[in-house]
Amino acid sequence: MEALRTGASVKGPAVFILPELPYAYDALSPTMSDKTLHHHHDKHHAKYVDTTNTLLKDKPQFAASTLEDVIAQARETKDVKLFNNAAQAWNHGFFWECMAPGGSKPEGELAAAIDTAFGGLDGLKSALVTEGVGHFASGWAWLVSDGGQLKVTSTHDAETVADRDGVVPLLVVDVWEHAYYLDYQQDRETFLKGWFDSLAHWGFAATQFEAAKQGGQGGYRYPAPLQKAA
Ligand code: MN3
Repeated sequence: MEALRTGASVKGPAVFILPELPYAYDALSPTMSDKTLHHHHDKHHAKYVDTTNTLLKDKPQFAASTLEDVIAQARETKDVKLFNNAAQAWNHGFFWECMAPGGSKPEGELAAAIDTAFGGLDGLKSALVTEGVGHFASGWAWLVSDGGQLKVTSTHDAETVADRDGVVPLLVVDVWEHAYYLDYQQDRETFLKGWFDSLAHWGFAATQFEAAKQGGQGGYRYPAPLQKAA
């Protein structure tokens, strides 16, 4: 089954779309090539969305659930396959928003919070790169607000912070090999440094930081499931 794009109409339980990238496939080059983005978005992310939708066909209790609800309930009921695919769909949707072409710098209250927590942007870069490089095998390196405090952390495989109480992610970078292997082979450190300097979307991080102050309200949500056809 092809991952659904916006505008489709379907029958049955919650069906999630593959969101379009918020920039052109070649917009992040050379730090992230269009080849990597096509492969990563059109194949990897699409597969997680497709598998989530396939698994939900047999789970009518999830009808009209948000992806955030699916993740939380799959975790609670120890539905590992559904959790892994739903969380990966969410993590990738969030990850695309965390990048923008051209590079930027944090400003205002976010910049001040980074100074407080990390001694400045260089300190944050060092913490995030160290976390990502030191993370064994596949996973995600995050900048989060945890109870109002900025922290760097990482999660294994599909593990996500999407449903963690009191935690609002500001940025994430994918450290699965498929995120960088075509462009950097095994050199995760060069990928992470380039990502931080050239791709990190501080405007998006600022909106998440603002949401964190409102208990997460107004923060990123995965696109809502498509409405059931009448
Ligand atoms: Mn990935």
